[in-house]
Amino acid sequence: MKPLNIGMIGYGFMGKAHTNAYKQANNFFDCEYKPVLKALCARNRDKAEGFAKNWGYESIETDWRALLKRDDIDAVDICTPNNLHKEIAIEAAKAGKMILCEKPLAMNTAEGEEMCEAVEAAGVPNMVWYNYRRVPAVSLAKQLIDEGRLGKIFHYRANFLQDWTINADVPVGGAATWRLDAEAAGSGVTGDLLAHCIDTALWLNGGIKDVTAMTETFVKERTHADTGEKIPVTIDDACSFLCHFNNGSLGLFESTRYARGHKALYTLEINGEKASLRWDLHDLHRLEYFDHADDSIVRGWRSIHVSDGDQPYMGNWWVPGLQIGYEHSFIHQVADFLKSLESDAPFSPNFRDALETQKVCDAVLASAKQRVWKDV
Ligand code: 4PW
Repeated sequence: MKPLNIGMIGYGFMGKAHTNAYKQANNFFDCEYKPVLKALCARNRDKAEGFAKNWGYESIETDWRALLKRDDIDAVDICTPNNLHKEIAIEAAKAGKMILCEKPLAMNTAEGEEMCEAVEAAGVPNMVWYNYRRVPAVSLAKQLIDEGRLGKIFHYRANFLQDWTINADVPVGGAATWRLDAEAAGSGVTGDLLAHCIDTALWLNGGIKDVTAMTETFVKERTHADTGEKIPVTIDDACSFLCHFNNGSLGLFESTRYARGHKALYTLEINGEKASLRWDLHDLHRLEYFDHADDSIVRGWRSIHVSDGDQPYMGNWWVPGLQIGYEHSFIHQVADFLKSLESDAPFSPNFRDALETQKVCDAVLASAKQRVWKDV
């Protein structure tokens, strides 16, 4: 096996999800390359050391520029708040490193374009962690659509609902709540949650032509986690939008952190001329499927338990009937990335793919602000 030396920047929730995937991918998937946890980089030395020890990184750095100078690092994983993605990615590309970047790609389209130019000029393999594409049931949805089983698509509907910011005491900023800080995150639910829905939608149903959106910020002022000051909240707490896809279908998307009772409910439903399908992250190994061609006396929604070896990714796991979960979507993403290095085939979603999602996010935010339809 060829080692692929990883330098991870950041150690939050996503740092764990990605590191876990690096550790497990080769145990279940046959890949020529094998990730090696070479260095963990974070500003806080104690935290970096603690994370590195717990997860098995060989060394630490407290300055990402020092990490990029190291000859023993092949690939850089950017798990920082969004406002650092651009600078790190551009410098990493110049240093000839492969880049695995957390979503969303950037703070906005202009930044994303610079990042695409940088990785393309440097010719370095790159990917963005839109992991839900690699949930087996979602991959199966893609297969069914591509096989033409749904026929012409009429409707695409997606929601991503959470409730963790309803309490007005949740602070802004700091390591845990930077997602509420527009300076660090760029946007609220649009870049954090809808970006996932948009990435999956572009993959399953093709490009989006135009959008009309509304956003709301329910809690207008919060305390800053570091300074203790009360500051205005400028991110979108909730966002809904309508769109036209290039294939003529209509899209309806909603995301919020104010849906009491929902922790991370990502659902999607697609209605075609011949069939429909729907998927729910809380029941992620199932794909609901309705086929109008079924004999009318037994016609109805069937619930496919995606655990059989014939289904995407499942042949690598347990025996039929035994399901897998959230962490596996990251493991699949790592395995596919490693395989793409063997074949020299571009990995998807890469920076260019993620830029398309970024463009939709920007159009959504502009539409909500200006109260008009926006072309993407
Ligand atoms: O990327 C997203 C996160 O920011 C995740 O997929 C889910 O929503 C879980 O946490 C947030």
